[in-house]
Amino acid sequence: MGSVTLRYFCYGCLFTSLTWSILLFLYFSLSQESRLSSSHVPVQGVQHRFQPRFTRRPAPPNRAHGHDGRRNDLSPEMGMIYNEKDQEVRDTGYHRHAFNVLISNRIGYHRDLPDTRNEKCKAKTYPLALQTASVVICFFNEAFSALLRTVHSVLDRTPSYLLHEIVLVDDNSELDDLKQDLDMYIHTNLPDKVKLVRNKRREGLIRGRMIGASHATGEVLVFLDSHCEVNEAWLQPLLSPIKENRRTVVCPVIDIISADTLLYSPSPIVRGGFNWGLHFKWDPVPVSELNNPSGAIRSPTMAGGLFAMDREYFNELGQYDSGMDIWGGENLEISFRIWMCGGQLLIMPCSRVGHIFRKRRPYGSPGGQDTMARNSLRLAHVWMDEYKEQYFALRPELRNRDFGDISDRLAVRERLQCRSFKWYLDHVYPEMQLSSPQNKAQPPVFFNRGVKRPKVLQRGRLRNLLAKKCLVAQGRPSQKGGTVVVRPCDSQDPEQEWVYDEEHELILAGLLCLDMSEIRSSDPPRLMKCHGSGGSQQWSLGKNNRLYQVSVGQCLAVLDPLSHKGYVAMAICDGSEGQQWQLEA
Ligand code: LR7
Ligand code: MN
Repeated sequence: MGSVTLRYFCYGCLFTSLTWSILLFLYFSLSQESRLSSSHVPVQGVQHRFQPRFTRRPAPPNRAHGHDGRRNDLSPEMGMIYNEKDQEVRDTGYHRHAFNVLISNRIGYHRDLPDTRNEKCKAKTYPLALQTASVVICFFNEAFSALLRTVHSVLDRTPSYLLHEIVLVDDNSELDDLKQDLDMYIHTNLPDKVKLVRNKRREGLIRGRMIGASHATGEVLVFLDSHCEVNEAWLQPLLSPIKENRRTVVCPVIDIISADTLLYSPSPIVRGGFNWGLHFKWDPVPVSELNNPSGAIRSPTMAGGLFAMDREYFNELGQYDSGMDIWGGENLEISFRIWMCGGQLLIMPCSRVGHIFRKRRPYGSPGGQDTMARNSLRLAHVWMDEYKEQYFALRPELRNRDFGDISDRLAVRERLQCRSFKWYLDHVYPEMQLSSPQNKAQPPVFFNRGVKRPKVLQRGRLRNLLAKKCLVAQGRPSQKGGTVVVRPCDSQDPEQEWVYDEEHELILAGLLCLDMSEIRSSDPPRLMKCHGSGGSQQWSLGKNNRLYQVSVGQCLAVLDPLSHKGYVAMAICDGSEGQQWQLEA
């Protein structure tokens, strides 16, 4: 491709373009310099009003710096509270945004990131003639520094000729600094290709993205959440598979930016799935997907926030369901639609984008409704055929709940002559088990339990390698619905003994099974009666000492190893020590 473009070059133009390139290069390196220095040296005056609002402390001697003075590593001092103001920034930040805004402000709008790509990616070349991209970022009450870091990371790490524009959609935010301050910052500090659209009322992220897309004019739409940082050469691997086949929708690997420390760390390569509660989850990549030479991984679903799609194809495929409100469900809806209606969904491991993963959503919907349930109902009725019964088996209270008019979505399915949900399960997601709800109705395995118990594979205490404590019941191990915590290990205590059996269950003290709700997947795991049908009680123990929960696709982690409370929770698997457990006899 590159050579094709070059063939059209005339030599006369080459001289002129060389001169221009040198001039442009000088211009950009100078403006880059001044921008970098202004973000680090507090200067008084108008310009400074928009720089992160903090007074710099003297850098500790061991702080790591990038070659140009940008921090590429965060020291523990980043989170230090020096005065009441710091305390307030952190506290209101956690309250409003559910992450550490103090650190986010101190990092500022630019930083170096660890290059998390595999070595092979670094050597890869992409065609020069790729499509132009419109990056669409929708936000509601986002932290100013996180939003600006998202925008600048795109400007800093995207070849300018590929970046057609950035379309910001303000979903009627309430926070003061997202009003004139933001207008002013964009006007004075950002290139014209950064545009801002303001919604007159709160639309939610689904209609918000549709609005953003309707203002976009680039060839490919790239959606991002408003608290992301794109990494080295992130865009080219997303564009090139679309160039080959325009019915391809492509996701990057979503690296993890910690909500508490803002540290950027690599994500393992996983792909998207879902459970019958219609929650998205991460699944291990099947071996069959690993030997693709282009590195692309076919993914049954996407997480939702970060993906690239041909703009015309987005329209052809029916955009989104505009009857869906605020948050939730649109990611599974578009994933099913892509696969069932003749497209494909890929994850490209060479494209890396960090996202701040937070433990709770800091906003609700204006009317306080559970929009995820309503949105999921809409998608179940449009796309899931008889398999929507699997959802209702878990959520019987939703069976007769109103979900609005879906006729235009059924018309999309008809117009595109889409395949059945059964086809999707058979061909795209054969790993999906029908067992849990089905077996709840007629639990054959469970009745057999008294007669023939599953074979015990391992037995002992479950010790966390970071906390150096063992997993036990918070109350009595016989208490149904009780949670688990880590406490000092005691090899004499039978209430600390876990059994891991061939059904992949974890049974505490011979009584109850460790269970993860498919309905409220943000809840911590609990001790429940063993049901013997996998899903919510299916754990995989082994590889890298992790305790992977199959139905939510996450790993068991200690929350704060130093706290005596010993809380644990499910988290995205990252291989860290806090997620490592050993079953010790
Ligand atoms: O009313 C709203 N209006 C908005 O503009 C509510 C939200 N938003 C914005 C918000 O500011 C943010 O930029 O929409 C974006 C997504 O909202 P988040 O960050 O609260 O969502 P999330 O990261 O918790 O949730 C994931 O699932 C959502 C389902 O609707 C969306 O698809 C999110 O984009 C998606 N995020 C990701 O895929 C990032 C990786 C997370 C994982 C796994
Ligand atoms: Mn998000």
